[in-house]
Amino acid sequence: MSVLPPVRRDRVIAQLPQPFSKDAALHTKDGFHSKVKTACQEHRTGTVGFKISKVIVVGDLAVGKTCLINRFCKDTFDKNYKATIGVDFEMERFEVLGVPFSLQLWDTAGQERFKCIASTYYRGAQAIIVVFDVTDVASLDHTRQWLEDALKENDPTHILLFLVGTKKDLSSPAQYSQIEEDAIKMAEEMKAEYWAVSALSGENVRELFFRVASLTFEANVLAELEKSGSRRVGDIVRISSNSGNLYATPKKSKSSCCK
Ligand SMILES: Nc1nc2c(ncn2[C@@H]2O[C@H](COP(=O)(O)OP(=O)(O)OP(=O)(O)O)[C@@H](O)[C@H]2O)c(=O)[nH]1
Ligand SMILES: [Mg+2]
Repeated sequence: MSVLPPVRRDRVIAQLPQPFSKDAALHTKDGFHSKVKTACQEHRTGTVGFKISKVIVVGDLAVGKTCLINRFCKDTFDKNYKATIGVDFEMERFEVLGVPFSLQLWDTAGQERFKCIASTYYRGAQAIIVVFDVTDVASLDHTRQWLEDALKENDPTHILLFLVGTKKDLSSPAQYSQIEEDAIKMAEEMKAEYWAVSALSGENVRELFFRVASLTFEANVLAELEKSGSRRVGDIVRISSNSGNLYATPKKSKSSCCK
């Protein structure tokens, strides 16, 4: 028997959401992988399942990471800047193809002095959202370094990457299209999916997180199917996490910062 209340109606995903741009997408298929759809259909008549994925959000200070998460999770926006100290954490529950699925969203600090505390939480991520501010070209350049640092703690072959430009409301269409060209090139280089959003207006925020949830869910189920091989289908949606160490105690910092 489930002890959790039902998933909110506006967190139910029945169709694969489409990417922001087909030029910089993780994949451009119309629907979920057929094996995933079949496994989920069969699950409905089987055991109760629960899946969870860890997502880390990184990027320069004040690019809008916290506002992005707060817009999605709490539908709020704060125009005053309050730096994240170390990390913050939100859990967001979905239902994807009838299966309960949660995203652990780790909102990390962009300020240099908190970076090494935040980086101890990078391990075990299934998706990385690298954030920049569309009105600040330097923050786009810095995304390479953020990604490199986050990948050091993870297996780069099994991780989904999203490059997200925030504060779209602050740029004129002409300014925006200029940075978009560079951002799409950067996304291609990183093998990331590109999105542009505004936490102030809410533009594309829900669409982004639905896409993150759907693609991590799909990858999670496919990995379980591959692992389970001949195991019965009900097993693929048992309580599990790919990373296995979502609640692991953070590693001790190797660097001398944050002292
Ligand atoms: N106009 C506009 N302002 C935004 C948007 N997103 C964030 N901001 C503003 O940008 C500032 C920084 O936002 P935060 O979300 O705190 O930035 P952060 O990336 O979490 O910063 P750190 O925690 O220091 O790493 C705040 O003053 C926000 O109000 C947006 O979409 N549009
Ligand atoms: Mg923050």
